[in-house]
Amino acid sequence: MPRITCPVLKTKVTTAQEAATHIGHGQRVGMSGFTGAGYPKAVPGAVAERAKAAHGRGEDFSIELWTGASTAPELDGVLAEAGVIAKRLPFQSDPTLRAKINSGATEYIDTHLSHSAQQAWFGFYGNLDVAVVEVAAILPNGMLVPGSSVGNNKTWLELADKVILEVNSWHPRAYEGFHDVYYGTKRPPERRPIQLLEPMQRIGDPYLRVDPGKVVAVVETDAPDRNLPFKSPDENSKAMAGHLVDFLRHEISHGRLPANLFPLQSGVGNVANAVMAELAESEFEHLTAYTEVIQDGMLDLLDTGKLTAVSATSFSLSAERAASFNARAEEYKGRILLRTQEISNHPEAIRRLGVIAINGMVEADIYGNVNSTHVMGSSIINGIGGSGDFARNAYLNFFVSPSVAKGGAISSIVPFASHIDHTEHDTQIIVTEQGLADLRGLSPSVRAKRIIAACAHPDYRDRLQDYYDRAVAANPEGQHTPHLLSEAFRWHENYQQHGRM
Ligand code: 0RQ
Repeated sequence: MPRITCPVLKTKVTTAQEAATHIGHGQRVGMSGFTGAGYPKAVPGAVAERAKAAHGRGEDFSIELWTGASTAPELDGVLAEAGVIAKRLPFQSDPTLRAKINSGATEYIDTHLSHSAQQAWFGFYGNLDVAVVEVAAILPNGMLVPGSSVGNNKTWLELADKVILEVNSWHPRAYEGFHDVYYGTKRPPERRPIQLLEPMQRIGDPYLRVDPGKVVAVVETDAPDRNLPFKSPDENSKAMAGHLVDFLRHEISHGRLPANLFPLQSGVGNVANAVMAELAESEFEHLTAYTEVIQDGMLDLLDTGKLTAVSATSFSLSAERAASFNARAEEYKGRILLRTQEISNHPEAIRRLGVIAINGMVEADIYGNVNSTHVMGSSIINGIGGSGDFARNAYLNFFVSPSVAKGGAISSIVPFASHIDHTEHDTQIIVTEQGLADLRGLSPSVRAKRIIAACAHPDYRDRLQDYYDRAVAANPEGQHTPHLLSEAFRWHENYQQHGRM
């Protein structure tokens, strides 16, 4: 079945190299892509080649790059390697790009994922010159069938002066009907309530719209998404998932959750994936999900029938799982809905639906401040992604991590978090393989005792308690959140100087 059936847009079909000539030095470019899904596969490489040629001639060539979230080697990787990305937002996870950011060569603006589209609309980032968006098909009327992610595509297509489309036939043609693109967003003061009352409610269109007059090139591709493998759940992740599932049972028995829970959100990474695998083994049934990413574990839950349906903005699957999904896409229709990221992560929807948010973390401090993004306070790993959108607005939020990293040299529970993404005011429940600390309704001092006792690794527990006790003794006028300021980051310094906290 031909993928491009619009007579007008068919005339724009060209090569990636020709399309890339529409992207010039100093421009702002919005590309599709979210957690390694639905990103353009051909044009970014051609832009990198153009830039390398320009650099070879001694000319400047760099762009500001906006996406939905993280992409892949064919996008962030090639452009970072060619030294093209002067500025990047929002979430990223590419090793080459990460190194450029941490070396200071690339500016990185780590916005909440629900904020990126609206802040572009507000004009906070400047004019968007070009959009490069991957889709699964172009219909006769010029409407676009999105692929494995929606992300910020609606906004980039609307805001950009010029549009380049990549039509990727690797995506199942059956994607038509999997998406819900909300066209009701406005700038204040014209904003209206978002009438999303159930996770699977449709409030938009199945298609993306584009002004054909802005489309300067259409490029055909047939290439898979990034599709990275997940680590199979180890003893630690099984233990964390076990604590979390027991806690959900406890909440049901106390009447604070219904038997089928509230809609689940599960973050990126191995641990979040393992928690979904554990839920698949549990007695819970008729679950729903209002999340941003569908990883393997979430599809497994759908396959067992325990999960009725899932609303998200993107897939992020292993290669095997992507292949099996593509082969059987029709069977999932009606049970998966992909939305724009401003709706999948919208505070209003998350709060109304009572989402249960489960996200990974790098470290938490004894009072519950959570670092999701930085190693030793300075080096970015990925970014805050949607964790802040969900954690602050969820009915329940969990932050999960093994109690130690790097073979035990690093404690994930520290006196003071070296970077704070989620403040103690937001954090509700911390889970490590050691146990679970329920911090709801507790003062900082009670939280500290609970986190140290329940979550810290035995190798670090006594030293954390000792830090806390000495902080209490040293601050007779500061008993609310006592700290030893000259010592608060000593554990991190120890790691940097001696290789162990
Ligand atoms: O590094 O592989 O080099 O050893 O961090 O750690 O334990 O495999 O955990 O894959 O679940 O990722 C927070 C990064 C966790 C992720 C984070 C090192 C550790 C390892 C990964 P190595 P694990 P996960 C919605 C939600 C922010 C975005 C988010 C994340 C690597 O969950 O990016 O939540 N979250 N989005 O060794 C130094 C510590 C460490 C440490 C772990 N304390 N110090 N290194 N590591 N703890 C979805 C989206 O937003 C798209």
